[in-house]
Amino acid sequence: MSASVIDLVATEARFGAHNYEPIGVVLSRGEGVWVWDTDGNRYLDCLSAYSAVSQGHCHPKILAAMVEQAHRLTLTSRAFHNDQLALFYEEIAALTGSHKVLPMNSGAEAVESAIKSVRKWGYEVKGVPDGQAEIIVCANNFHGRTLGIVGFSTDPETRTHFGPFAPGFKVIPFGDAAALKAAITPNTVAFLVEPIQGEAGVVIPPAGYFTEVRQLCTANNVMLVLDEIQTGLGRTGKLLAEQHEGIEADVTLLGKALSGGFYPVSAVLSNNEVLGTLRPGQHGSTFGGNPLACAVARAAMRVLVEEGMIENAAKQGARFLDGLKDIRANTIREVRGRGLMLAVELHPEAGRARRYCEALQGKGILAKDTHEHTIRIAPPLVITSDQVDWALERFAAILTQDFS
Ligand code: IF1
Repeated sequence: MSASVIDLVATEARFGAHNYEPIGVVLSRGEGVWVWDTDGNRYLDCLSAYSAVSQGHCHPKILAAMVEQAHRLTLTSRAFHNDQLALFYEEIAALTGSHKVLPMNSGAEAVESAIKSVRKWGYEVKGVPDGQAEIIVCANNFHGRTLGIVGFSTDPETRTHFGPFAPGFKVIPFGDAAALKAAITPNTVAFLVEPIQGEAGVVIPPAGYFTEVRQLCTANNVMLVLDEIQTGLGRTGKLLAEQHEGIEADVTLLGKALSGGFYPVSAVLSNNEVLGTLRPGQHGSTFGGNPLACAVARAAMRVLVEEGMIENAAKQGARFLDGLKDIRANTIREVRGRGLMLAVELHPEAGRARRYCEALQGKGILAKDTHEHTIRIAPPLVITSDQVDWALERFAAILTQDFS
């Protein structure tokens, strides 16, 4: 790193809360699947800002929509109508087949909003006694960083010393339908779950799990809330990961790629009366549904479909997965993934995944470790076959080395 870059890193360390430990690269430009650091080195982005930049960095059409809207009107608050919100509603409803939409900003806000909504639905529609609503969640979940959410995390790092926490959550193992059946009571209002657990290390549930989950939720009048903030909008090779399972959630949460990485935009989508229980004054957000966010999200959804990114994610994801499986390296314990949500789990003896990510950086690839031994791979959905092959060569070179 050059002297000026070392300065930037030192200044971050001096002033910033140390809640991150970034890999030692300072990025200053991005285009498509590529990012450049301040010294002009180019990298293939295999994180995509945790799947927020699925459409590729600085997508020209999203950029144009953002600039155009920023010249006209950015924020009105919801005290007044704006001329973008209705169009955003119409387009996201048409894309996802939802009936009602609640626009928010961050993913965590969408999750919190869903929790509020399903509780209210539980009391006012299902008839749960006030204060008794229960929500079932899964072990090793990741739904965000707010207090309500970290209160039902099972990761000590995420929750330790942030309590006291809100009651009303029950934790069951992921991928275990019998555990869900046993946990449901007459006061259960919802089951909140990721279709594929991301932070847990790209954990894909057993085949048939979600079919059973859907049946149990329907039979017990429990809202199935799918957190598709990471898996949604093409990441797994389908618009929504639920489509791999042949089911439909009652409430779907989107975020991240909903703006193509330009702006925080999230949404709660529902296909029944859940969002209908929210009355004026009961929920809101200064920025949620603002015209700039709506214009950006509309463009982000449009290019995803028009440019075939979802199909490309399926095609290139399969190519990437096959290529990773072909790498003969005794550092590798398991390779897994769906679409372009991929992970390489290393044998514990192979050393920390972080070391492999640092070595990949030296080869022009940025990837992120998770949980000590797993390398997460999630490039923008615009990646080409040649770029996948280019990446695979480099993964093979690094994974056959020993960093223990
Ligand atoms: C960080 C992980 C990814 C999410 C799901 C809600 C949210 C997230 C399924 C909250 C956010 C992020 C946040 C990021 C790390 C990251 C992550 F490693 F923690 F799990 F993507 F894989 N639901 N995930 O994955 O969305 O409020 O952040 O907009 O640095 O904390 P947010």
